[in-house]
Amino acid sequence: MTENQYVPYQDLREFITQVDKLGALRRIDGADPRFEIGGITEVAAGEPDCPALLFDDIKGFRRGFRVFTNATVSPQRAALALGIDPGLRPLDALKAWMAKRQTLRMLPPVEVARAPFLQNSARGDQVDLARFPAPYWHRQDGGPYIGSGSLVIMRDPDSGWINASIYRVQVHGRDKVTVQFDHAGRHGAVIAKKYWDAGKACPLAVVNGEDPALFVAGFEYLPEGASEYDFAGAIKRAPIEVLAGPKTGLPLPAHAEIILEGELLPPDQATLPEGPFGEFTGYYAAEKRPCPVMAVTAVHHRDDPILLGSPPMKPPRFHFGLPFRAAGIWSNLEAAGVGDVTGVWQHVAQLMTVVALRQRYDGHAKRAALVAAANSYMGRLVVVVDEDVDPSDINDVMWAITTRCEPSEQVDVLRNAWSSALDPRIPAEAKARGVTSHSKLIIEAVKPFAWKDRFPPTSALSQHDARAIAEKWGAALKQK
Ligand SMILES: Cc1cc2nc3c(=O)[nH]c(=O)nc-3n(C[C@H](O)[C@H](O)[C@H](O)COP(=O)(O)O)c2cc1C
Ligand SMILES: [Mn+2]
Repeated sequence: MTENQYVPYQDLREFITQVDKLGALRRIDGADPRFEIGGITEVAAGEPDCPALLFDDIKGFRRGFRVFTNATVSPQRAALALGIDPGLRPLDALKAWMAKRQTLRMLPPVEVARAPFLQNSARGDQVDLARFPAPYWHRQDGGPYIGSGSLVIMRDPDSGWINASIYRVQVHGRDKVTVQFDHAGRHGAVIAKKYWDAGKACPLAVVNGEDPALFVAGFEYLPEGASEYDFAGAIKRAPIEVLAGPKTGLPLPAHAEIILEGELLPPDQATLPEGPFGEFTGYYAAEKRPCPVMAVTAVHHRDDPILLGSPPMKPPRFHFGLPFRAAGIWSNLEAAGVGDVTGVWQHVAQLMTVVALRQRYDGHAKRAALVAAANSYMGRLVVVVDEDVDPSDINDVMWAITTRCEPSEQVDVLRNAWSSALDPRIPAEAKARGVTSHSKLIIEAVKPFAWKDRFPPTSALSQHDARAIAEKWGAALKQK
């Protein structure tokens, strides 16, 4: 398969079939949604082959009401979701995505007449979210979350722009959930505020069990006015099929599994204490907080619906096995004219960024580090390595740090840089004053430019030789 080929799935079900064909699907019956589904998901995500999991016969729920987790946690399945050859080595797959992303042509959705999500509908008093196996993902979570990888759909009242991104959704009762915006700049928060300022509730839909291309799109930073639907269509090179929701009129993905329609109430009418919820840093950074409430007025679902679960987990586990934000930084470096970059990667669930480059001039490495540091959300550690080091291999990176970096000459600390209220190391008192910045450590783990050609030569195999050996002798090495 080439990266130009059509994405080989229509919806989540076909994606699961593809995952099964790759031998990466495990079916698990009888797990408890209270901490067991979350626990099994976290253990599996830490294994080298990191399988995807399809839970059925969930304790206390109807057989057929399923939960799918670790969908895109491996590099191979993250590539599959993007329509990129899952056989590529991870750094090559990320490079292919960086290139594809730069040339994507936004493709608006198309309306269709029929939608599988209307196979089952409940309205008004009939709505009962307790029918769906929303897991308690981590031990100290404040409640069950139906939305851990769900899209929230809203329409801008002025322009008609449809925003569709991922915000977590906690269940509080048979027809009540909360939707959590990290900060007021989230597009969902911006749109909701317009309705609230006009004294109205904000119509919205929560889409669970969406197409993986929508899951990827829901995580992208798109500008205001751009729709994640169009971006997902661009990834697939085929428009997302939508049908107007019977209650809200919002365009809803026809092939999604479970959809809630309703209204997000103005916070001066209602809020509910939300969280805490385990974060992707591996901590609970915030206590219970008041959060906007969605009154659910209709629920639709396919027969035997599948909830796409994507709980945050302790690093290195992350929702996406290819570091998509590193592809963004790679593009930023190219756009800034920093040439000869041979790779960009992020480790520790995006908290560490590594740039590999072929040094051309003195200061080249620092220039790359500064661009990368500027765009490393919450990342305290930025490392630059030479082109013979694989930035996606943490052992290779540590080898470069310990043999090429003289700390008294090649590290810098940048202060007051981009982090978040989720940063566990910012003291609570500082957060209370509005501090959400931290400092970043830059490590130039490169041969010093002035004498790089006299640096002791490496004795290890080159990446090229190592690959050739693996191809020729790999089978012999695997024999028992
Ligand atoms: C699995 C997952 C869960 C997320 N949960 C939240 C969340 O609860 N709140 C939030 O504001 N952002 C969350 N995000 C990040 C946003 O989806 C992401 O930053 C997105 O670009 C925001 O879209 P927007 O620009 O349309 O607001 C999550 C991302 C992923 C992948
Ligand atoms: Mn958006």
